Amino acid sequence: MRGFGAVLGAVIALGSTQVACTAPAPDTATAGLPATTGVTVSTVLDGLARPWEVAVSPDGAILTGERAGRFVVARADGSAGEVAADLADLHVHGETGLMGIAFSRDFAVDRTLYTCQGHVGPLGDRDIRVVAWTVDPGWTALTRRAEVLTGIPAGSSGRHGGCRLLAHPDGTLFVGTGDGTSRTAPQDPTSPAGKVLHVNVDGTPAAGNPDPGSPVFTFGHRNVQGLALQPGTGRLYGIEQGTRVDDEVNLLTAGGNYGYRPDRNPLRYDESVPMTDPDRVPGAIAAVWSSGAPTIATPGGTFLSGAPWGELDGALVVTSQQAEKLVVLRLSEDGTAVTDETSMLDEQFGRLRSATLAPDGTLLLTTDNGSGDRILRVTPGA
Ligand SMILES: [Ca+2]
Repeated sequence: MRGFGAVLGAVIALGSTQVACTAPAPDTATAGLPATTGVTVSTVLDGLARPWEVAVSPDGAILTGERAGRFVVARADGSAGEVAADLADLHVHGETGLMGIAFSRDFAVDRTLYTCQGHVGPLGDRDIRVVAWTVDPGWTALTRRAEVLTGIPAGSSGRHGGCRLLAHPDGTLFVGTGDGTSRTAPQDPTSPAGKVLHVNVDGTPAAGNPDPGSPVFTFGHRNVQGLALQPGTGRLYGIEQGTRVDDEVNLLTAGGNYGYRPDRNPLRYDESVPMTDPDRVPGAIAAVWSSGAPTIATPGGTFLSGAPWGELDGALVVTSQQAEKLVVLRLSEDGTAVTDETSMLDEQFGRLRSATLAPDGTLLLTTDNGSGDRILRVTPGA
């Protein structure tokens, strides 16, 4: 087992290269923070409000979407600004709004962005949708092109709306959904809520799903807000928000049931059930990692990759809102267990939402503090 021991105690250096977004921002990335680990942190964008996800295009643009419905870009030429988009039907309520974003595998050719977002119809009907957009060459506007998936249930409270997108190198899309606080959805094979879905970019079920006619890839989830593909192995991990106990990282396999079944009480959504309940869900697949109690709220994660990361190369980093840190996990060779755990950036930037590995090997994070939020770039080496 390789340990993270040498990483701890290294000195953090905090850079300050940043691109102002809505207005020139103060140099908020200053020195003097507590030492954590051997990385340098700089600010890519600031002045944001709950940026949910970051995507990096092949032409070097860094795009984010705020949950309340605004796209902001840091272009490769150093300029930054809003990207116009028709979000007139966006359903923003509680945890739901403009959520996951991902560029098409073929972005260099098709300039396609996928979003997962709440939708409200003319009669007040609400669901969660995956939408395809075309990005203009100058990064000033998105043109809405197609609805890839519709009808993912949105709970009336706005809780547990998911929704993370992963554009797989094979050209398909994985979609991590929330259960919409439905008692029955996680174990209902006909509901797309409380699942990981796997679809082609036209929304049809991808090959390899347990039911070839269904987009459902895995079952029994509460609120999958993170999806991470392990470099080299192709293993797909889901990261979900726990109840009062057990945020989870799960190794996802087609047809797997991850054991959340909140229907014990016949009248209400029952969050006192276990996040994985092998007694009531025979064959439920145990989590690779869980937070235990209390939960720390884990909305995202990605694998670090590349020699510059040193001992952190290959680690899975999981963001935490409540504990305001990155959980750093080393997984066993077979991918089913954690062999080492540490954390970094503890209580330095507030709540952390998403984690994205950029093509240049640096790690992009979004903060989730409600105002003054940032996109951070974490570079290995002090
Ligand atoms: Ca579970």
